[in-house]
Amino acid sequence: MSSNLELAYKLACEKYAEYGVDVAKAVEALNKISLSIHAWQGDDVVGFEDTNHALTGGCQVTGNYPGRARNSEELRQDLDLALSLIPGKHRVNLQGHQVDKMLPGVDRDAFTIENFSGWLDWAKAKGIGMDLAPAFYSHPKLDNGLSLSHPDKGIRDFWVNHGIACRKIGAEFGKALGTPCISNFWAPDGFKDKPADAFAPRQRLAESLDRCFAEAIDPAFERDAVEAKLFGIGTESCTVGSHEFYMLYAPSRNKMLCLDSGHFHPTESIGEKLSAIFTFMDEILLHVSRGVRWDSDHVTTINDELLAIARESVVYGYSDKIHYALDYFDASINRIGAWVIGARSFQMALLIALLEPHCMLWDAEGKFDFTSRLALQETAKSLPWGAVWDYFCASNNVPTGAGYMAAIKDYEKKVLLNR
Ligand code: RNT
Ligand code: ZN
Repeated sequence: MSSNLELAYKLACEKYAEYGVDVAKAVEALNKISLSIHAWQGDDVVGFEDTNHALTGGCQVTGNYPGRARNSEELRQDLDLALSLIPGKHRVNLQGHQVDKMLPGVDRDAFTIENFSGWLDWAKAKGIGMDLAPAFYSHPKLDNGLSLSHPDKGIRDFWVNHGIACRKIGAEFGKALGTPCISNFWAPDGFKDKPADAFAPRQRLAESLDRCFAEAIDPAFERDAVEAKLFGIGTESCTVGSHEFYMLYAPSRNKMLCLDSGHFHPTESIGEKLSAIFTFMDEILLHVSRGVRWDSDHVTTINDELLAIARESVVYGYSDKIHYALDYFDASINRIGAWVIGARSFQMALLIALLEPHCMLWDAEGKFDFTSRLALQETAKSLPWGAVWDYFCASNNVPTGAGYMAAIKDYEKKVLLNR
């Protein structure tokens, strides 16, 4: 570590001490937060099935930057580089169609750990945890935009079996890797125009989910989350799995709620929702994303929303009950850069939150001195967190600043441009 960097860190510690903030403690807390890195940023949510079936929508990416991973081996190679440039120890999150290999005659409803064996070996060798989400989209059985809520029982059965298969694969991951796999259930089901019947699809969705979750699995191996959405492309008028639907479904079935920061009205903050939810729930999954005008899945950047999510998730002491995951996909820039920039931005937001002078703020608030509280909130914005971030990166042996771009550019030239 350079002596300038160490000196800046030392001065920052002194400055923070004036505000009653223990920097070493904040750094230690940040080191403990592991993010679930979303593998689908690397393959544009296409998956690796060799069935040549059409991608029927439900999830889509814009952009055509060169170098998309075309198979799981390429994706792991890309992830190796990304993980080496993000400080700390993290997990990897897969979608149910990002198989390592296909087996003859086996479709999504019958996948087993064998379809994901390369991922398991890789995760074992790296000593990292894995998460897995069923992919209820981009498949001919997503019919008229409906999967788990489809009126046809045969179609519902197919998707229910996919959900069950993913939970079982997740349990195998969890058992082998010694850390529970989070299975996140999100289904794109919805309607472009106002449905004449919004009730029956919701009843069918609840019933299908219940069938997916019927088998109890040891939470030490696998845990389930359910993710709502306000609207998406092609589902502008009604999403079957809406916020209200899952807000009530999750606690009634003892499942985790997954909050995706792109899935609400553009002016609605999920940061604001966290303390309300934690009053009644004690474990959630966060999908950290950045919506621009809609659920556009832009790379996370340090904006007010990200700062609010980070702040509300760490200051009250429940951050160990949050599973942090990234969820965005941008194919208009280098995909490894997208992972690294977004992950590091979220970590910076978390660090800013951990370094907030909470005690002084709470003290002013306790005295109803809202003027001092506001003055302090504004002053805190210029405290020297950048020096602490550099120290954090250097002590984790990853580049400081945008120093990671050299490795990304080199890899782009040597590997990505040859794909
Ligand atoms: C989609 C949801 C979901 C997806 C993944 C790829 O709007 O956010 O989490 O991003 O299934
Ligand atoms: Zn999401």
